[in-house]
Amino acid sequence: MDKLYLLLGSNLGDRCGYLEQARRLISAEIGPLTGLSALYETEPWGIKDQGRFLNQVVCLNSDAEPQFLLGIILDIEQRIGRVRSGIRNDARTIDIDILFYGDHVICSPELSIPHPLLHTRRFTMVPLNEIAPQLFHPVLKKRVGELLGMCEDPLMVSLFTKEG
Ligand code: PH2
Ligand code: MG
Ligand code: MG
Repeated sequence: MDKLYLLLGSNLGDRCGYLEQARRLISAEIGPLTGLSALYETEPWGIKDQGRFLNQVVCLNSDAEPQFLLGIILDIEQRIGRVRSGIRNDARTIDIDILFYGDHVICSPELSIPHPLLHTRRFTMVPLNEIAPQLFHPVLKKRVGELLGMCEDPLMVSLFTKEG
């Protein structure tokens, strides 16, 4: 079994509801969640002119092949109503990204693990650091807490309590 860390994100429609559906489908189809961060409201990274995101990091154990996991995740995104506009970083009902999968290091056109931008984005590092500050990045050879300390992303990340 390897520990799988996923980032959930939504900035369109019922953001809380989409994250909840994602947690439910991930638990049912990959495995029960063993850890989850709080929800964070985060300024959009990339395209600025869009709504704020809710982001959350969850973790669970799996022994599935990484490519197979990616297939399940893309299928879950689609069932929750993700429509891909073809525009990179466009607004989305749900995005599920693989951050880490044990010590797997994969760099293929469809899948990169660890996620190649994770350490450059506070919207990922803040929730990840909440649940796994000691997690070791197998490529950068640093712990999550240390990587967050070095992260220069200025965009706002704040604890989220309630919609409305
Ligand atoms: N995801 C992106 C692009 N920009 N910004 C925030 N704050 N949160 C995200 O999850 C996010 C983003 C691409 O997937
Ligand atoms: Mg993403
Ligand atoms: Mg994605």
